[in-house]
Amino acid sequence: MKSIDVCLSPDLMHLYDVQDKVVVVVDILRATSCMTTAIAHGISSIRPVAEVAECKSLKAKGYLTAAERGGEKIDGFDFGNSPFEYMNENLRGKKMGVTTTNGTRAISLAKGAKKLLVGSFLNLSAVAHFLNEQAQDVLIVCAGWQGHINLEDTLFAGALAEQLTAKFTVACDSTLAAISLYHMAKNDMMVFLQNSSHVQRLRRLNLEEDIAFCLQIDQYEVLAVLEDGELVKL
Ligand code: 3SL
Repeated sequence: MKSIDVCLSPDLMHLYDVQDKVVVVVDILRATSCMTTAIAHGISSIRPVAEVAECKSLKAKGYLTAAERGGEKIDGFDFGNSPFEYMNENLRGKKMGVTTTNGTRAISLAKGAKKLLVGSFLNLSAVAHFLNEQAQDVLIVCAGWQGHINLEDTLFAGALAEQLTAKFTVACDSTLAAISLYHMAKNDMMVFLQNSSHVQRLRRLNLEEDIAFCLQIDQYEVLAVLEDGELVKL
């Protein structure tokens, strides 16, 4: 039987071998929620890069660029990291380069995977459906915050793992912990997360609407998968 595992922080990636696995990278607040939103609204591709300088260099190659550090947009880039920025008809068909504090770093660390996709609550069922059809083991990689685990990514890991348990065995206790946590939170994730570090950080930046948006389940049916270094709609 296939197995499912959860890596709770990118700093724990050395414990996992990704090359034969389908990896789902998640950064609920807000990188992978933004990427899902952008693909759902017609952006043709997203090149996630870990470093700001690399993202800046994509401008000369015809990419729109988005850059975030510490929750804030970096000056000189076209966009920051709010899902609402990508609900724009003018962006349809455009290609974009993106760098964020944790999300794009997690993607970079998982690039050796057999298949890599990004997940969010916004497309939870689409991701679960896709994984249930795959022949390989699954690893969910939580982006966390600067190496620390966070609650929102762990909740997503639990919600997703729960939808896979009929066809997958649970590989280790991080998956069980994530499922338990999701059960505790699922009736009101906003309340459950109210004291969490990144929710508080985003609230200080007046990004309450972004938080609420990113916690919605199944707004989109799209999947964003990595092909030749770019996330594209499957
Ligand atoms: O860490 C990240 O990759 C970002 O998603 C953080 S923020 O939500 O834009 O602050």
